[in-house]
Amino acid sequence: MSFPFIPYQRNEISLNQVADKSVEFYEFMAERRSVRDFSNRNVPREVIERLILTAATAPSGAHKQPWTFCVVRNKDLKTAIKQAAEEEERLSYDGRMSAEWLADLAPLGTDWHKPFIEIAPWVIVVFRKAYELKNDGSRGQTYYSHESVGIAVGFLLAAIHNAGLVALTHTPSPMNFMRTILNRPENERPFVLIPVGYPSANATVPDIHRKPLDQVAYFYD
Ligand code: IYR
Repeated sequence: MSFPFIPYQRNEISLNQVADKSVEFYEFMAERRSVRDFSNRNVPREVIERLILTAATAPSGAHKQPWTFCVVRNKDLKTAIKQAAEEEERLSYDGRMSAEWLADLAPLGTDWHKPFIEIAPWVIVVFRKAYELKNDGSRGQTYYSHESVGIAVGFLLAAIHNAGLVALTHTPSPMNFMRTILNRPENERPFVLIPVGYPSANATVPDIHRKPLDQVAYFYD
């Protein structure tokens, strides 16, 4: 079986416009911040649906699209997720994380409390399909699923920022409780948990900066 191939059609733009767009998008993305202080202000479900559609435009190994986005607004489920996440996080902060790890996090002021899970109007839980589970119960392979889902999460964070909302990339660890709470099939592995909403009126972010180009890129011209 092979897909029919169709022309790739995109309007060509001048190099000046290319340069302008690259500056514009860089400056826009440079304003994105991980935010931990959420408002409980509602965001319509249709908005979240489009953000997820955007995430799901990501490339994936053999186009298997090995992701599931579970979107939680239900209050009881959010409470259950918060409780389970805090239980794991408390164990991590109180002994499972190395001294170096705790020292690296100390300036960011994180701890095991995760109130944002209940406060944010939506919590998107991203699952990675380790393999496909077909209707007849048989399995199919996925490929480069970590890379694929990572890219999709990047698209999602960009879409959230573009929509004027904020998000936090939260990785309670271990995170297998998410499969139980959300009743997901055995082929799905929790990847990341992303509260989404408006920032609270008094939200703060650490005054941190990104590495300059010459520390992150090497050109072999
Ligand atoms: N998962 C924990 C700890 C944590 C780890 C890293 I690396 C961070 O950049 C931030 C937090 C938590 O969510 O608190």
